[in-house]
Amino acid sequence: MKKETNMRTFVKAIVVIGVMAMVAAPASAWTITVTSAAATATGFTTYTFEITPDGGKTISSAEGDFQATVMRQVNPFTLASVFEDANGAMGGVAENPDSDSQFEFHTTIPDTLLIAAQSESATNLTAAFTSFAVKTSVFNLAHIVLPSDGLASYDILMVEDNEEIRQTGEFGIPEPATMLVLLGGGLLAVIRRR
Ligand SMILES: [Ca+2]
Repeated sequence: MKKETNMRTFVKAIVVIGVMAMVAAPASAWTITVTSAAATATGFTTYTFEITPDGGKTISSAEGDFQATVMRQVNPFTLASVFEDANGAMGGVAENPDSDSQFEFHTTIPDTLLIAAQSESATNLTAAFTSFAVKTSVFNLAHIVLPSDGLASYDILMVEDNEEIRQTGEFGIPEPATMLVLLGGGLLAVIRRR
């Protein structure tokens, strides 16, 4: 059993490195940093998408589309939770906002967002919005909650200095069996040595 646990930790470490490499952006554009932490909900991991504007530039509009096989949503008293508006009600159903997939913006506080599109389900979180105070420094766009072995994709578009810049990629932890296929012989060699 111990060997299995070590293997899983090892695979996770590799995947985290892989995710960080995948989100590396062109030098002249905003960048994404994805961090992960155990969610309050047992068995789930929260992935937070942090956006850093390119030096001296401003971000004035955002679109994000996140797709997963399984994505956790909390809708207290059937309230929508694409944005942060329902967070105050989550305690009433013994939930924590960190266990709901959502954009880290409130639709009216401090700015009234102009929302072009929004949707959420057990497999996606999507929104396109603007009319927030322009961002000139690092901010959190969204956090996505997946089963701890879940894998998902993102498609994010920011309007930075009036230029639309899109970045896409994958995040999460594939099942070890999937990782063996992805990593191929290198990992197999490591397993044999153990
Ligand atoms: Ca939600």
